[in-house]
Amino acid sequence: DSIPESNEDNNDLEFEYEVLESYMPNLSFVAGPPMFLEPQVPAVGDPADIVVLFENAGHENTVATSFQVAFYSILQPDGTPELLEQIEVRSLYGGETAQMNITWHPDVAGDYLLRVVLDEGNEVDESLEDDNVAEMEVMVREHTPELTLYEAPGLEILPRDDWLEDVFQHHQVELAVYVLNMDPVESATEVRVRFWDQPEGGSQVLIGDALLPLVQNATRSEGEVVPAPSVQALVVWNDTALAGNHTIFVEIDPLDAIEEWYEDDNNFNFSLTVREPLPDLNVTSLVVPGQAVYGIPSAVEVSVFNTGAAATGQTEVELWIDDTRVYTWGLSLEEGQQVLLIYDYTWAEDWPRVKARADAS
Ligand SMILES: [Ca+2]
Ligand SMILES: [Ca+2]
Ligand SMILES: [Ca+2]
Ligand SMILES: [Ca+2]
Repeated sequence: DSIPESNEDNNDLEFEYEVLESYMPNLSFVAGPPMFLEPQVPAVGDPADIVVLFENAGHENTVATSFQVAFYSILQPDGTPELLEQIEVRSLYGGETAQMNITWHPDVAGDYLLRVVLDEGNEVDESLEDDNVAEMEVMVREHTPELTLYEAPGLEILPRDDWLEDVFQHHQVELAVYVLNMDPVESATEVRVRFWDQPEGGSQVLIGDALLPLVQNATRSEGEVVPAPSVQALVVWNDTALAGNHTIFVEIDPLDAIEEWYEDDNNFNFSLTVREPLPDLNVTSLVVPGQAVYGIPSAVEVSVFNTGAAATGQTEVELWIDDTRVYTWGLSLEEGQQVLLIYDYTWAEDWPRVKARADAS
């Protein structure tokens, strides 16, 4: 000590350095979020998968053997840790990653802390013992009805005129969709379904609301949610809609009178075309009742049906036998009108070909 110093106490620095007997394993969680919950916000009683990713971050020559991984749930703010499951891992070598998942069935709604402990009971000597716990805050919600559309049938078009199969101008139709409740616990009552029409290039026009008294909750079967039969929502439409392309908007619970967890799967739209009304003549049957006998008259019966959306006006139906037109009926049919035409013919052919042609001209 030849130099006088103002502070003689800070000249030495020493620390203990531990040389390990050998490389040690270190169980720890992977970087990035090491825990997941699926679904992210389960409802009470729903199965929820807790997934955790961990590793042996020690040297590749190390192995952690026969250690326990424990899963806990802790109801906030001051619940006690409840062991959900404890799983043994036989071995995990340095550099190896492992994934583990368990299914949790929370039975109380609220905020929870989920905790995973690696090497519970400390059976493995590790180079780091204080990085063995991961935690995650989650929420468990109460059940609410979960309304949505049964998409497979789409928008059903039910013409009021039973001979029509499509939407024609000046012809009323019923529009129908089918509503489901995917929640396995809560039924929904007084479910409003609103329909709008938007003609191409025009603005939205309210068609009307359907009110469904009850949309029954789903059930659970072998872990799957099985919806109850869907409920039809029906409105009458098309007194004034113009021919052309239309978009039909359907809103389930448009006033949000029913609280749901997924509010963003309630709106749907469909395209349809309102067609110009035209007649559509169909020869629906051509019958010779009884036996046709050579030289003897018998009736030839022709059914004609206007399956279109307008009257035919004056038109003709021809009866042909082989290559000869033997008779012509003049008639006019209202839309949806069907007539039976009868002609007595005396057979002068062995194998006649009988044909009826509507609106041949
Ligand atoms: Ca560790
Ligand atoms: Ca340990
Ligand atoms: Ca919904
Ligand atoms: Ca709602």
